[in-house]
Amino acid sequence: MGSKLGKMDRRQFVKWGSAVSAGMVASNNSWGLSSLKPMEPLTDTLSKDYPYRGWEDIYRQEYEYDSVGYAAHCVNCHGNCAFKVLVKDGIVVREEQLAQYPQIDSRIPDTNPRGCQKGAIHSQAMYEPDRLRYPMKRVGERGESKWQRISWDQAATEIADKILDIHEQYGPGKILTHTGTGALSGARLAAGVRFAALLGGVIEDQMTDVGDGQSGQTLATGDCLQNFTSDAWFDADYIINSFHNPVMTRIPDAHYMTEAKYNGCRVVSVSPDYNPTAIRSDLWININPGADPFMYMAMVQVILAENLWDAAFVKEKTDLTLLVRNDNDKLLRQSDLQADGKADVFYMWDQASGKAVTAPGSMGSDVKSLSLNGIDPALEGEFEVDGIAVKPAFVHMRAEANNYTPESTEEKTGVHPSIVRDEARRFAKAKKAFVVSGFASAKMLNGIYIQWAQVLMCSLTGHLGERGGYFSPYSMLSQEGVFGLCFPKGKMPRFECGGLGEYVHGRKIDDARKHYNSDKLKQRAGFTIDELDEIIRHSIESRQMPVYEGIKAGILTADNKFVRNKGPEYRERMLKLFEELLVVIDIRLNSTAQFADYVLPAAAHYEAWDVRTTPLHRHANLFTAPAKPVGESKSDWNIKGLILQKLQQRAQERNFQAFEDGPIKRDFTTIYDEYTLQGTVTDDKAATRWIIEHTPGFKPGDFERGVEQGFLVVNNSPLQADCKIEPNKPIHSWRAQDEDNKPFPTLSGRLTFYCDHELFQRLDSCVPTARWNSGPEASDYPYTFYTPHTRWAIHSSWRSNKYMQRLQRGEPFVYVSPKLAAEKGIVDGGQVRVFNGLGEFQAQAKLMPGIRDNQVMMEHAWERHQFKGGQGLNSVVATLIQPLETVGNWGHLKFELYKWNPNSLANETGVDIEAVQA
Ligand SMILES: Nc1nc2c(c(=O)[nH]1)N[C@H]1C(S)=C(S)[C@@H](COP(=O)(O)OP(=O)(O)OC[C@H]3O[C@@H](n4cnc5c(=O)[nH]c(N)nc54)[C@H](O)[C@@H]3O)O[C@H]1N2
Ligand SMILES: Nc1nc2c(c(=O)[nH]1)N[C@H]1C(S)=C(S)[C@@H](COP(=O)(O)OP(=O)(O)OC[C@H]3O[C@@H](n4cnc5c(=O)[nH]c(N)nc54)[C@H](O)[C@@H]3O)O[C@H]1N2
Ligand code: SF4
Ligand SMILES: [Mo]
Repeated sequence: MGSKLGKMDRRQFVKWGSAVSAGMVASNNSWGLSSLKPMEPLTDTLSKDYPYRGWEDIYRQEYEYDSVGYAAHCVNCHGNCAFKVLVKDGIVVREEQLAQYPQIDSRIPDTNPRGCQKGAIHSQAMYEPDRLRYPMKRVGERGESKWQRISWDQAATEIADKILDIHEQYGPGKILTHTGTGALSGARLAAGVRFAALLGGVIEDQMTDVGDGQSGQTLATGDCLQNFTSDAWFDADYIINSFHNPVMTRIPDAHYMTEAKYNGCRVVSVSPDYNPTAIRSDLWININPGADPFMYMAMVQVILAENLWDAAFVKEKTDLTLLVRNDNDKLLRQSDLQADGKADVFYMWDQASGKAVTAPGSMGSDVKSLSLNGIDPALEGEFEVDGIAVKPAFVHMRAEANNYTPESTEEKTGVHPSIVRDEARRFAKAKKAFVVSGFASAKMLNGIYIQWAQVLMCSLTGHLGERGGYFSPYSMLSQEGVFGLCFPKGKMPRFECGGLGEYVHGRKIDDARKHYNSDKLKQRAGFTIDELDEIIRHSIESRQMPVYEGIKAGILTADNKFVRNKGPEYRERMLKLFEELLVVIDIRLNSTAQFADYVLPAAAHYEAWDVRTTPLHRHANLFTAPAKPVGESKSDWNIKGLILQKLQQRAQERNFQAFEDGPIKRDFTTIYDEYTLQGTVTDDKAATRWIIEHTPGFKPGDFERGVEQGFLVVNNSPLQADCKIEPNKPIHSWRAQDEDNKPFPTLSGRLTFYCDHELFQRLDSCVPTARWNSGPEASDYPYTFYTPHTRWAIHSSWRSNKYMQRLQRGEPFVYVSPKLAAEKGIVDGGQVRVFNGLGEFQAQAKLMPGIRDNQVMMEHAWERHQFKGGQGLNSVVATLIQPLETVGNWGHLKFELYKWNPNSLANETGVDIEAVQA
């Protein structure tokens, strides 16, 4: 080192340092330590003390760039943070958070600067060795890592021919053409869906596929996509975090929750571990794992018993007024009373007129409003309608809630009754209160019960619209243009259930059968594996839930299936299913790509055009492809285009004819022309422009405006019409229902707390109630294995990045409590084996007092090759399907993408753990 600092001896350095730290440098060139301004007069001490300053140029060169553009990251973090990207010779030299979003509401801090550490090192990660650079073809066995670099032309031609072969041999619909959650931006997603729609390929529901489906929310409200922006937290006076760890998993938005505390908001976190959000809460309720429904039902009981509920709201907005027959516990329907009556018209008992009247606003009602117009519906009592004895649904709900007092549930939840009572009162009395639900409850077998009880709690206390309510961070702002591009006229993909599709294809029931003790499961969750098997089969066979069997090939985009899915044999089973072909289109050689027949390199976040929105803030970010694609990578839009161009060419050469695929007419000889809208949308930039120009929320000229500033503000979103978006306010869900009495998209048009479907009846679940999850108690292994999301990666993306690795242990690790570690002879930093009858994996132990002695925690989505032996953490995970979610023939409970179909589960498998002797 040539600088004077290098020659400074230790004694001098310490002296200099202590003088500075004491603020004692009293010469005329010192800095005022308590002020941001230098003290006057200022001279440059550096030029005197450090003559050799050439090294500084290295940093200056970071700012040498020849072009600037914008991008966010298209992965499933929902951050959607605009970055400014500085580029020289096509290479990214620097990225900065854009921090230019305008303030929306003058009372609420703006959302700048958005970002997280992963986004901020993407300029490094995009050039790391795992980046895919060239199309490659497998030459060894699958997974053997023997590849041949091939040209795009060869890759696209061979894949196109194979698609045609599969079609000839097996017929349409035999290819899983799935785009996963790594590509949640508009043009990337549209590329994948349009490709599948033209081919007639199978796509799984992206939301339930990964385990993020909020079924309890859909059951109660009809639509789990209607949500709030995160700035709505700011003026809340009460927030419960349920299975939600935003300090780690909503990094750019978590500040609204801590800032809300300055307004007097009480923030409560409910979690079995002391997670980073619990640390920043006013109260941490350290509930027993899986016991949540019991606590929320107890809160409901307190709200009812202490008369903390809002009767007028309940009468107007909920179905608790609907009459239920005493003889069969079914809702009283018009079809019960009249020969030509409708099955979706219901009754209330009007106390004003002393008779039953039809409830306005249901699916079959001619009245499209919830307004009672003078009806005073009864909530209590017993009545007779045409000789049929009936009671309001409220009576059933209340009777069930009465089974769960804070005292009677304490043993299960581990939460003291005084806490339950206190928090129920605070929640009920708050002007604006939220239950903010993370996606981990969606991954619990009893998630539907947790969420249903939570929405009931919100509904009894009138927390809806601007007064808060149930918040799950998922929705779609202004995506109409994306949908327009996804679906060519008259063409649809074969959409199937996410969680259930994976369950059936991956034969996960075999793992469940092996792992769970059926008697214990019946006791704990209410059904045996055989019963579940029968329920699933019935749902599929009676076409309540679509699953396409007979898959022969996979073309997977941005989908790290072999990491995220559960079970030790999932990968091998899927590889058998994909016997004819597996193509992986990704930016990295991930654990799924390693087993592909062809790997196609996609342009990454800064290398392809796109537009993205998120539920959590109201800005659409433009990706302007500032950097040159690495190697020969191409945009997802262009990759799909190239395959279809070759398919069209080969179909013509092979003399393929147009054919009927059910009601859809397909023609492979014109498929590329259809993909590009007759040659008008031939690349990612054109696709991005098309989306913006076909989204009603945007104005003419917005594409150019977006390219100029990197983002657009969304002030109008027809898809979110019920939020009544206003330019100067956070977005609040269900305002149209709250303020204008518009019916909810449910069978009764009301917030739903009574479901009389026969499966709900069979499982004794017609009203919100409490059930356990499966848990280690339903297995023969002692500890819960749960696998939440990590601060240092978005799933497997950036998982192996060197900067992120330096912030943690540099290899996969599991969290173990010091007590459990002592019992098992496990030391911090030592290796452990986590195992059960299904499988095992090895990792490093990290001791953490914040978790329970009967739990083992590991943050998910390490790549499989990061583990010794290549067994990933999901190889010990068994899963079930929540039976209620298989219902597909009851009003709003019908298969609907993102909203209602069975979810993938995690977080409740039983394992054991032991130290690995060195
Ligand atoms: N940094 C980062 N951010 C991300 C992601 C990422 O991978 N990394 N992924 C994104 C995606 S797709 C998702 S789905 C979300 C997920 O993020 P979150 O919705 O926050 O869900 P998790 O991290 O899975 O789990 C949240 C918490 O649930 C708690 N929990 C576990 N078991 C129980 C229980 O029995 N009862 C209760 N009450 N709590 C329990 C644990 O404390 C855990 O910390 O994060 C998103 N954001
Ligand atoms: N045990 C357990 N398992 C879980 C969970 C859990 O909590 N516990 N969480 C589940 C949840 S909530 C989720 S969301 C899933 C996440 O699992 P996945 O949905 O598989 O998400 P990633 O691992 O991020 O994989 C996305 C892939 O997209 C690629 N990609 C990124 N950008 C692009 C692009 O522009 N083009 C293309 N073609 N590819 C791109 C990335 O490189 C990455 O390989 O995991 C689920 N699995
Ligand atoms: S990874 Fe997600 S949260 Fe992080 S900076 Fe990028 S968009 Fe934002
Ligand atoms: Mo997720």
